[in-house]
Amino acid sequence: MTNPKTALRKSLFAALSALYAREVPLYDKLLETVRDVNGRIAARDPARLPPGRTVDDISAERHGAIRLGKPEEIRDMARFFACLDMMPVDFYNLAEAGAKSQPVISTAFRPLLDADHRVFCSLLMTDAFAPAMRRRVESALRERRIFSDTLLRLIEKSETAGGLAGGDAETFVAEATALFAWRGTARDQSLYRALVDERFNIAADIACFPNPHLNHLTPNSLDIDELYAEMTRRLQGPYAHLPHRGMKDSIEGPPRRAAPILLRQTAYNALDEDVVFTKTDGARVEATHRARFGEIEQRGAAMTPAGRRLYDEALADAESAADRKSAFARIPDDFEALRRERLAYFRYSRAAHAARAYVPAESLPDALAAGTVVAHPIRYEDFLPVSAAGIFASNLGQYGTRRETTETVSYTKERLEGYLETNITEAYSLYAAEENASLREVIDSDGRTAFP
Ligand code: OOG
Ligand code: NI
Repeated sequence: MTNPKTALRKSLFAALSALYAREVPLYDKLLETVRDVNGRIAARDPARLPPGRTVDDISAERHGAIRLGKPEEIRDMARFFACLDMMPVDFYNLAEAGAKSQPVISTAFRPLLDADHRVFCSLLMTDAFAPAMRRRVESALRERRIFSDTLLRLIEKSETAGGLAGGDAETFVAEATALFAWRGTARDQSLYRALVDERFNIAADIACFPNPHLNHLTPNSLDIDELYAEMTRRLQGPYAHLPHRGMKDSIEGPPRRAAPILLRQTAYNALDEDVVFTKTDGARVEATHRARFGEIEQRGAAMTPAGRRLYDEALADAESAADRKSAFARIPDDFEALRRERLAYFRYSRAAHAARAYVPAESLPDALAAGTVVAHPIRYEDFLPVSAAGIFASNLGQYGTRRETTETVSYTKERLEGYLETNITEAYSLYAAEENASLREVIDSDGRTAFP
């Protein structure tokens, strides 16, 4: 039987996807295109599908992004996601992400095993603002309650009962959908304007709104370049009559490779949405807000710390180097080389035809060469801080923010764990555990590998 938390997660993400398709122009078309392109790629090359997953599974995967304003919100958000078996993994300090930095720190909630859905969750750091602005932002957020009483009660119930079922699960999905919905209302337009004028669009998107609206809900693509080309073509053809501002002109992350690594992302540009502000004197004014958009992603192999170091060096060089491609050439573009040089994580398994017999561990390379043991790259299930900063920047139409305070606070993982009231798991430990567990399946306790 499926774990009730897994079932709840799948139904919530299906509901959120339907919600976002109702709310954001073109999103349903993006999903249609994703499904068509994934189907086409899998038919041509079934090996592109991660083991055990179908085109339907892949096309239903999502990552969402939300932004929170105060520590108690992220604490309760951690409790909320635990009801869905989604735990905080990795710490992202967007305040130190180079030219596109934002005054937020983040984590991603995701299942620790067999990740399907994820939510990138950011917390505004109000101490990045000068004292007067900080007071205004904090006071706008002070009374905000994003969780309904019903939802809080269900979270408690899940915590004591170990999950929710039946009517409780249905109510949870309905309340959680409302939690992330776009309500079209905002308050304190003068604060909104002051923040945007100071290029703190991110803070305006948080502090002036009643709830953490989803700001994207990204489907998973098996080939982002092919999807990008198809979406661009449809925007000029069958979707041309729909309102849109075109696709973003670049793809975040590593360049296209024969052996995809980490994460590549791009998006169609955010559209203006109507919003009604209630001013501090109670007057209502109509305005527009631009934050939500359709992102797409493609996931490649998870890199080891050594592999990731190479990626980060390439990224740093690519900022100045005219030729991005040469900066990334230091990362071998071949899975077998990545495996041999321990730059990426792999799941080892015995080939279907291989008998269960063991020989010394040193013969693992022979077993791989003979095809009796196969190594499949483990998919990267997390995010990249520089890409994330690029996503924030392009959809907020605002590239980077400066700190307004003079003292240098360095945000740490421990600080975010304090707010979350729980530990953040290191993604590396999850990938390494998966690789080691798979090796135990092909190497016996005497250090002998499966090799007929
Ligand atoms: C989150 C941006 C990060 C990603 O895919 O890297 C992100 C945001 O805009 O709130 O979702
Ligand atoms: Ni995203």
